[in-house]
Amino acid sequence: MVGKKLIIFISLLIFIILIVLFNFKSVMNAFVVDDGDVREIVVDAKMFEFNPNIIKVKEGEKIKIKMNNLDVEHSIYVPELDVHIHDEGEFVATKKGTFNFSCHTYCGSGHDAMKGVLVVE
Ligand SMILES: [Cu+2]
Repeated sequence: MVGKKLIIFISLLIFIILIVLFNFKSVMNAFVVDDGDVREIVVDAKMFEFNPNIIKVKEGEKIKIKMNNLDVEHSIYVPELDVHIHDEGEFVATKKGTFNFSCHTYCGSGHDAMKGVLVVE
């Protein structure tokens, strides 16, 4: 019964490939929720840091950022891409590069130090 063994082998192979792909994706995108063609990224904000503070996206990708303000109100401002996000916002990463972002809502003494980096690959 070579046919039966082959089917079992192929089924196992597909199963293993799916497990590897699924785990790999959840590790790579720990803070990312895929929502069709919009990639959703959740950013926690608190005095005086963003988490993650390094956000990597791909050029041309449509990005939705959802902010979780854990204490007072914060926002994200990426001057070079003209992106300003309060609570939630979408943008398309139009050019490759490394762009600094900062909090654009005064949140206290460490406000000026509340920064992050958006990497568009
Ligand atoms: Cu601030």
